[in-house]
Amino acid sequence: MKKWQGKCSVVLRPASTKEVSQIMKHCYARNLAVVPQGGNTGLVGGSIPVYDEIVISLGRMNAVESLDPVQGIVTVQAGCILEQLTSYLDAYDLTAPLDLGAKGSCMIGGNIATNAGGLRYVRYGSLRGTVLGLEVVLADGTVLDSLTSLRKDNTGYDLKQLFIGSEGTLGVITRASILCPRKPTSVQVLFLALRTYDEVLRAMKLARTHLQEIISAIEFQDIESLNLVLKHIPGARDPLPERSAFYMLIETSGSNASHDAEKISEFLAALEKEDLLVNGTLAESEKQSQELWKLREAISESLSKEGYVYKYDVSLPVAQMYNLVEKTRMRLQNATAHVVGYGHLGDGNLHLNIVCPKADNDVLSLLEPWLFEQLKSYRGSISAEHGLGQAKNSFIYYSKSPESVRLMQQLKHFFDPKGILNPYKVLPPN
Ligand code: S2G
Ligand code: ZN
Repeated sequence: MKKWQGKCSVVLRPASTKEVSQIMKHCYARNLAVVPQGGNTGLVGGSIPVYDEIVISLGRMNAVESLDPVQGIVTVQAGCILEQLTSYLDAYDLTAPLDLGAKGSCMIGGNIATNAGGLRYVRYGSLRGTVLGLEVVLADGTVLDSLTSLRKDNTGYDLKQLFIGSEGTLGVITRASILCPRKPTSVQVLFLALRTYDEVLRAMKLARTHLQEIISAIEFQDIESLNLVLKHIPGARDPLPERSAFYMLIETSGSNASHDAEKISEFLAALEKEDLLVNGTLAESEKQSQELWKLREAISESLSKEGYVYKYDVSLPVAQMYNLVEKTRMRLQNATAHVVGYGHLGDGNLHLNIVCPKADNDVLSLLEPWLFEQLKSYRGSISAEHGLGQAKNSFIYYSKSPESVRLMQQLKHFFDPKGILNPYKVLPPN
């Protein structure tokens, strides 16, 4: 993101939970602050020291430890790269319950610590449901073994939920047990062009009617974001003969190709009947599927190549999502800025990104806190999936009540009384 830089002088690379525990015991005794770090692919500075905190890199703890092939439950160390976990599971006709553009470098421990959402959330839901157990090293080095592999366990408080999405501020996640879905045998990718955002919403409604249980992704992007991908990503090409204001990528993942093809043709007929089949393409090969996905997944990278990015990963009512993009574009009409809107339509998660030639304080002061106030008016979230880190923690009150934040601070003090776990992140400065 070219936004944050720490001044740490020590990076520790433990090879085991025992070593993480010894490190935390040592740091706790000496009040030394630490930053747990996985793939360092976060977007809110959550894994980057603010001052000279010691980095604990989990990268060496990257083993897939065991798999129950009957239930599809894998036990994995925190430093395992998501793409490596996915390819391990592939051999057992299983897949990971999440997929992210950063899959080649993000690590499962960091995905869990940030409760990452990603591209398949609409199908597999949150990690809060698919993570069955965690092993966590607490601030004083205590190893919390909550590494059960049970679908159901109603014996007391579900402690693992506190660490999912805690961004390394309550403990260091060292291992996880995860429920992995069967690998779909029939995957179809549709790339549709639509003329208005209202048409996008109508197309999503028809997709939900005709494709229902086989939907595995409902993504959208505007022409502005597609143009940046075509400009910056070598080999990226527009699969359709002419441009359109909006695009949707709809993916289905099923177990029977002929059944899925039938559902898709009914969906396309329904689109045509409502004059929504402006243009589109259905991938006819794995290669073409990947090319279509690239048009969506590479937006982030192309934004960074275009310039300095102000990123807003927000949740708000789906019907209002693009209205917020247009209001932002209007507000910045005299600034030198590209305003793009894309995201996980199926989850009501908009990625509103503003890119300028370089950091621009005039643009920032037009955006913040105005944008957060807009979200508060929708009772939306100022951070849908990327977390708060050090980028958004000061704005938490736009999405959480003072009572909620106070309880979080009490919880933080209980788990980390010396404030050594990823300080200055998630919670607002006192
Ligand atoms: C996405 C990736 C990060 C970004 O593309 O879904 O979560 O740049 C994002 O917004
Ligand atoms: Zn996203």
